[in-house]
Amino acid sequence: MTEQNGLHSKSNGDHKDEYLFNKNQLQSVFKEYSLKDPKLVDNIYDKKYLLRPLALSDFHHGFVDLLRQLTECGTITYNDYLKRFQQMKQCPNTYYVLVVEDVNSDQQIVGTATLVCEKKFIRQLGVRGRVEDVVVHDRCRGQQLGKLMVDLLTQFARDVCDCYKISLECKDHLVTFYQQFGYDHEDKQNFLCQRFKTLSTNQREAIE
Ligand code: 16G
Repeated sequence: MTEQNGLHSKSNGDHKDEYLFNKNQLQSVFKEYSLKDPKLVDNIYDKKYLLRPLALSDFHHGFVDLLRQLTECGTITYNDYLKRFQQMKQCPNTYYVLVVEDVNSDQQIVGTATLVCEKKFIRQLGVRGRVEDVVVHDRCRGQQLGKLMVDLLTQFARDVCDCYKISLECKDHLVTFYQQFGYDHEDKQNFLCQRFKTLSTNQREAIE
């Protein structure tokens, strides 16, 4: 495995891992981002963390446990994970699960954020983006990993996926965090929700 600008790249096929989406798709936005905020990128990627698409092997490096810091995940075996991974992969240009790997800590997954691109008939066959499941490991908060992931995915949705809009749901205390990336309440719009299953009261803390 080699490292290029903080993004993983395969070294001549000696790495058998499988990614959810093509990591080359991230290169252009990552490069642009490095120009926009070189300090953040340098700090974060100083051989400490790697940003890349979700890989099959991430199951063994704490991906699901990380998601448990966001909400309930239930019992997930490797086979369950594999099946869902394959289902997502079979929907091209739809599921972009980003992860941050802690290189110095047995490749532990310490951050994740997902962009889901929903194809529509409206808006001239438009695509709507949704940011989902943003979580940074509690031991790695305060290092702007959440900021980097959300900013990159937002830019990726606009420039690569050609989304006509992007939205997310979050708790009240995170509204200001997301506003810095351009998200805001829309006039006379509401987020309505109906729950079909009871969840525990797992609360997420600040993700910055
Ligand atoms: C937050 C997440 C959402 C996630 C939900 C899980 C972001 C921006 N929002 O709203 O993506 O699915 O929490 O909570 O990360 P739930 O299990 O109660 O639906």
